[in-house]
Parts: sequence; structure tokens; C-alpha cells
Amino acid sequence: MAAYFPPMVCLSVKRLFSVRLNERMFMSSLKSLPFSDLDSRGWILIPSFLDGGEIETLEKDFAAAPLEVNSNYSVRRISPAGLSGLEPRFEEVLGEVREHSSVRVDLLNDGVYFATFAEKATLANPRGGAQQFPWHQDHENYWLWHDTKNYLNFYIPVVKPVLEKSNLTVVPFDRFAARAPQLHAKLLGRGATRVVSSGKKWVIKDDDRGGKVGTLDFDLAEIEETPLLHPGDLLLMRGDLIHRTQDSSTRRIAASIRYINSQTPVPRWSLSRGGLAKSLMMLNARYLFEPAFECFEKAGAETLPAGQIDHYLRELRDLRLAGKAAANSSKLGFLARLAREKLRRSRGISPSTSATL
Ligand SMILES: O=C(O)CCC(=O)C(=O)O
Ligand SMILES: [Fe+2]
Repeated sequence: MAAYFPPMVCLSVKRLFSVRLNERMFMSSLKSLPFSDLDSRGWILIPSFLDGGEIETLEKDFAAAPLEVNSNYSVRRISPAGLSGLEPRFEEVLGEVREHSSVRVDLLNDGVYFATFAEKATLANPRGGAQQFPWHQDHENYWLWHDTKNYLNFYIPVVKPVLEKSNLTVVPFDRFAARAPQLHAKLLGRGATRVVSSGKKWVIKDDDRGGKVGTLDFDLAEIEETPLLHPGDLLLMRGDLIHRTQDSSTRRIAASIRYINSQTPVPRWSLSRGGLAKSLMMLNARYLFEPAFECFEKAGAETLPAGQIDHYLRELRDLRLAGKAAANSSKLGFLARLAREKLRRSRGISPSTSATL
């Protein structure tokens, strides 16, 4: 016998059925995707990951999000509600990642919105206007989390007017390894690099230690790939993949959600060592690095699991959101902190004596 539902109930039951059906269809289509590409190519495309409602929620979240106090580039942070609402969806993907690749991540760390327009003047964009990131491996996450192999960027366009434009262009591992095997091996698990042209060559700058990682005698354009993304498509990338903004000719907004491995041991020296470029970028993002140093100091530790640092940063983020902690620290205070940490490292001072420095 067919059950009778009043019209309203009937509608929501139908909706529930169709959501469940879509979920089941999505889960089974996930199974057909080549997740092992995360090992061999560094990325994978998951079409139609978010539905219209989820995209709209993120669009509204972007509009309500304040600008970060980050002077390296213009970026907004995804709200805690925006992130936790999507967490179960990310978990579906992570099940496949675990089963079919060697990448191990287990903790939703953070999420931001990248737009092709800068909303303020920054280091990358002193004049504001269009915002476009040249070839790089990410910087801040390498310094904070150290292991970029076990690190995933869930990159999802939210506003994307033209399919062929303003995507993310990537250098697949296999194509890079075929042309520059030694440099490929050097860059695996790493970050904080930029690839810049120098005459007919391309230099891979090392923004962690200063200097260069190496030189390429070919243009990355010869081996690059640009997956064409619709709003809601998911480009899943390892943290050590070289990538750039395709172009900033359209107004595109993308969510970029980051997962880390909570067990990764993070050495204190990975924050404090390095050259001028690193110090400047850390200064510009001191709202992130000052508390990371604090976390080590309070724990009196030389190494901490990534999960413990994440927990510390998360608590502070909540306090900041509630207006109960300052959004940033002073420039001078941070420079003094960095100098102390560098001195401490160069002297190999033990945690117990460092408090007096
Ligand atoms: O959205 C962009 O164009 C750049 C994004 C990016 O570099 C990243 O997600 O790490
Ligand atoms: Fe990036």
C-alpha cells in the first residue's frame, strides 16, 4: 500500500530521497576515479563535488567573511560553520585517498578563499587590483606543517564565470619527473619555492633557506596542465604540487580547504631557520606564526605533533572570532621573537634554558 504524506512532508521526503540518491551516485562515481594519481601525478579532479546549495552557502560565506590580516596576499577565511558543514563530504573523499594512495591526512586544518582580485594592497600585489599567483609550491603551510606530501588542498571554485578561464594550472609530477628527475625528487614533500624566468632559463627559488633549488632549461608551460573547473568541482592537490593561477581575467573565487596529518612531527627549527624572503613572509603573516612559536614555547618542546599546533591555533582563532584576542601581534614584537628563536637555534640551546633568553 502506498503511504500518504501531506504535501509538505511529501516534498521533504522526496527531497531526502533525491539527496540520498545523489549521495549514493556520488559515492559510486568516486570509486571510479584514479586516486592513485595523487602519488604519480600529485592531483586528481573530482567533478561536481558540491551541489548548487552547497556552492551558494560558500558564496554567502565568502561575502560575510572578513579579510585576513595577511599582507602577503589578499585572502578571506572560511567560517568554522562553513568548514564543519562540509567536513562529512571531505571524509568521503579521504576514504578513497587512504585506500588508493600513500597520502595520509586526518585533520581538517583550515580553509580560505582565493580570489582573482585583491581587496587590498599586498606584497604580491602592491597596487591591488587583479590577483594572480605565479608558479609556486605553497609557503606558509610548509613552514607550519613541514610535510607537504601528507597534506591536501581541496580546491573548489565557488564563483567561476568562464570554464576556460581563471583556473589553476599545475605541473603534474610524472611530466616534471620525465624532464627533470633530480629536481622532481628534491621537490617532493617540500614547499616554499617559486619558479621564475631568468633569460632563457627558469630558476626554482628556495624561499625557505634562500638561494635556489635548481635551474630548469625548459619552460614549465611545455608540461603544464589546466583542468577546466566548473563551480563545485574539486581539484584535490598534494601540498608539494607546483601550481599557479591560470589568469586573472575573470572574477573567480575559490575555496581552498587544507587537511594535514595530525601525527606529523613538526620541528621548531623549521619555523625559525631561513633567509630574508622567509622572514618577510612570516612577518606579513605573523598572526599565524607568532602563536605557532608560542605553542612551542609553552610546551617547552623542540618538536610537536602537527595536531597539537593545530589545536592551539584553532583555539586562538575562535577567541579572535569572538573578539577576545587581538587579531594580530606587533611587527616589532614578532621580529624580536624571530631573532630570539634564530639565536636559540644557532646556539643549540636546550628548552629549559631558553626561557631566560
Ligand atoms: O586561486 C588561485 O589562483 C591560487 C590558489 C593557490 O595558490 C592555492 O590554493 O594554493
Ligand atoms: Fe598555492
